[in-house]
Amino acid sequence: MQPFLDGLRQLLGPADLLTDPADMAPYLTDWRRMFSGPALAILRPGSTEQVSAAVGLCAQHGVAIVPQGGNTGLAGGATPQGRAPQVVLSLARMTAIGTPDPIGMVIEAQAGCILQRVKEVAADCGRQLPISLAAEGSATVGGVIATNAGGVNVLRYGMARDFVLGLEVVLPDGTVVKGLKPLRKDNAGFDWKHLFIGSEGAFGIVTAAVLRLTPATRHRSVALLSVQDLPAAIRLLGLFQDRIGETLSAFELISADAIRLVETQCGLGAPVSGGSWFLLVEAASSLDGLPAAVQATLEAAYEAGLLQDGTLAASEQQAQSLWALREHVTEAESRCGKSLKHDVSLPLRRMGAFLESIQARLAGLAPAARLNIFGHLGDGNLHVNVILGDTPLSIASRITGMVHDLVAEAGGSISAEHGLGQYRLADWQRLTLKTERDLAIDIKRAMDPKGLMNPGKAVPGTSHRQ
Ligand code: FAD
Ligand code: 2HG
Ligand code: ZN
Repeated sequence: MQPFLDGLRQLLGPADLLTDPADMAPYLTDWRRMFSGPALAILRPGSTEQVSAAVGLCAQHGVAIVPQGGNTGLAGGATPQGRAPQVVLSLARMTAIGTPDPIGMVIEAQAGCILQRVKEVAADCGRQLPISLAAEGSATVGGVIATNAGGVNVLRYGMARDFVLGLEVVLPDGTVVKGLKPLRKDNAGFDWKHLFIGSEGAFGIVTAAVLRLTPATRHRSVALLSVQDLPAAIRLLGLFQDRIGETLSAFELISADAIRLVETQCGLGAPVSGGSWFLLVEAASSLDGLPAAVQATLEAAYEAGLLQDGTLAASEQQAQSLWALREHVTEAESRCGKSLKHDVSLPLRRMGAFLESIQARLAGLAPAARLNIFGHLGDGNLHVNVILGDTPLSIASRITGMVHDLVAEAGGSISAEHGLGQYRLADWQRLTLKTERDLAIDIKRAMDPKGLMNPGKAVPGTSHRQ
């Protein structure tokens, strides 16, 4: 491998080819410290041309590539897997942001840009990029696109896919495909960019994107509510949709246990009591009537007997402290030791029975474990996480298998927004129709015939095709 590494050093310079184990360590373990894997080196290219040349060298030497952005992914997608010779290619140095076009409502950004920074630049010109996640201070444009990230605003604005107008990618042989058109309408041929969105680095490397912006909303109303049970939460969602649906930008569910966890682990306090479920609801609009409309909707909810308690933020500062409760759930969970993440979506009408089955089966399988349930109820997407406590790690895959089996029975998805990565790939294979699996493998073979792009993640190896 020495000629390979020498070629890379010549290309990138010694400062951006890391081979010292201490320098490489942060790139070789995921955010949750659940996965780690070896690599020959960490590559930190500073331009699309350098990405192209580095990928070309890897192809020439048969070295696999693990693309990495902010390394906040929750499925082990950005961490090396297996023992094939591989490198991690970090986009962290590619952080250029173009001048936004407030009338065309677009912004161009390189893959390594931190999402929050792009949002700030958009906000400075009176527009917004409403892809919102607790990891937005570290997650990158490339990672968000490669995972087709969701977040808390999906019910109004859609997933990351819905914001990508143009894409520049580097194919596994090093070819650069420049598709950075800022067009909302473009039916001139096959829309290949969608192959890369959500592909978790398995088809190529995203180097830049043109993103769609939306008008900024001048008012937002944020409420924290508590309800007795899940049917009440779902009826409340219906009521909000009926009365102020077009302004609804978040409808987040948090179990009372998850709120307690945030209080005890992160020192935050919820100003609302009662109920077994909490809802963080946000409505936003530029029209002056929003606060009155939200107030009237809440009154209707009380009259309908749907609410136990609730508070409507009276200032932006209060709104932020209510949001902090929701945004700290992942952090609070991570402070409780090992947990299993289940990022599921299913039809809302199946949600209640699904959660009851999980509670019952988990009590039998792992009595020392406890559920941490929260998520994007408005999208039918819950994070049904299991904090293991004293449960032996050896039964982790049985617990996850049990949850995923129930998801499959309910006609749901085992990954609503985080992706398969290496964490869910085996269960996806187990639970997905052969025709669908084979199609994924055939596309992978066409895109990446040597199997060098992020092996062991997102798509089964081509040898799995019978
Ligand atoms: P990484 O973790 O570096 O990579 C993720 C995947 O994308 C890997 O497979 C990697 O190989 C690939 N990849 C990265 N960059 C590129 C590129 N340029 N080209 C090709 N492939 C690439 N996700 C949600 O959907 N909704 C949430 O609400 C949400 N909240 C989160 C909250 C917390 C606290 C954390 C830690 C994570 C959260 N996530 C959420 C997970 C989410 O997937 C990531 O935060 C984000 O989308 C990943 O961006 P990243 O730059 O960190 O990517
Ligand atoms: C969220 O909704 C993220 O906050 C993270 O998707 C979920 O920690 C998780 O499981
Ligand atoms: Zn989520």
